[in-house]
Amino acid sequence: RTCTILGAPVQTGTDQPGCVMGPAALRTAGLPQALTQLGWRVEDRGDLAIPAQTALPHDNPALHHLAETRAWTELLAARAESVAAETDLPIFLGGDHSMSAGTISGISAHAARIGRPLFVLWLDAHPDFHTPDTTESGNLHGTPVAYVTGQPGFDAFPPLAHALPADRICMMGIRSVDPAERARLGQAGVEVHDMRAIDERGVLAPLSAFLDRVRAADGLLHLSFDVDFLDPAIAPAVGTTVPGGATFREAHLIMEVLHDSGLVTSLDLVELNPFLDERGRTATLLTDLTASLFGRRVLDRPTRPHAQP
Ligand code: DIR
Ligand code: MN
Ligand code: MN
Repeated sequence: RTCTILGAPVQTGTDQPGCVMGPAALRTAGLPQALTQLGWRVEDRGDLAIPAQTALPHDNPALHHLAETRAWTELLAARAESVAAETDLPIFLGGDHSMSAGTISGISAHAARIGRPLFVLWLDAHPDFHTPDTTESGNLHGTPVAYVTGQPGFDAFPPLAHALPADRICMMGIRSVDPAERARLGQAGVEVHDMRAIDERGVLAPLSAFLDRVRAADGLLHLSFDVDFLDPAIAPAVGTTVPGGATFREAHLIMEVLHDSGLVTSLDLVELNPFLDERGRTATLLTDLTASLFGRRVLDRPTRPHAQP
């Protein structure tokens, strides 16, 4: 099995610099080597880059770097669509979360071409369901889910050929939702498991139910992993920490169960800001979590209740 790594040093979707260093920090933490040791053939294609842009005007005065984010979306959509056809599991190393507008729309196009439905597991403190009109921060990393599901308000973005139905997205870890996102998120029909739901039910029940849906539909599954899904006590290197996030074991369990399911077909690792890290601990944790997703385990398990039949 081959996984292909594409670096996307995007930081124009946020107002805090540092995500540009994300791909380098994940390579420094040994992510490619960890996957090689697990028996994967790893192909690292290095980092993508966009040319200099001229500013695009917009009615929302808070908005910044619209032209750069539009260009990243276009580039990543094209690359994600083509790499998905060439490898078993592409990994997009971010970069801030605005990059998922490109990766998911590109994977959507690939899924449409091969005639399989795409599902997305969104692990994040935030639903990222703003539009360029509603964002108060002006940070476009708060908008990719609205873009990929085809919400109105993205005229300045590349036209979306294949919108992802909102009910094929499962969000976990949500604990910071802005007023403009809240109403529209409910209307759109996204499956949202906020931290209260996880406190009450744990991560396993909602995850297993979602994976059953993906398997029954013979779907592709894209995992979009925002560092701020994790509790800031274990993952400080992110610009928008929110207290009360997923624990070390909740996060590893999700990755282990995802591995056993065999369903994940693409991955974003986003929002790592190595400038805010403590001796690389967040980059190392992300690498270890990815290793769990790719099959690292403490013991061979006699039974694999979540495995494909
Ligand atoms: C906030 C933060 N909702 C915004 N979003 C983040 O700026 O729109 N998403 N950090 O992951
Ligand atoms: Mn996010
Ligand atoms: Mn977030």
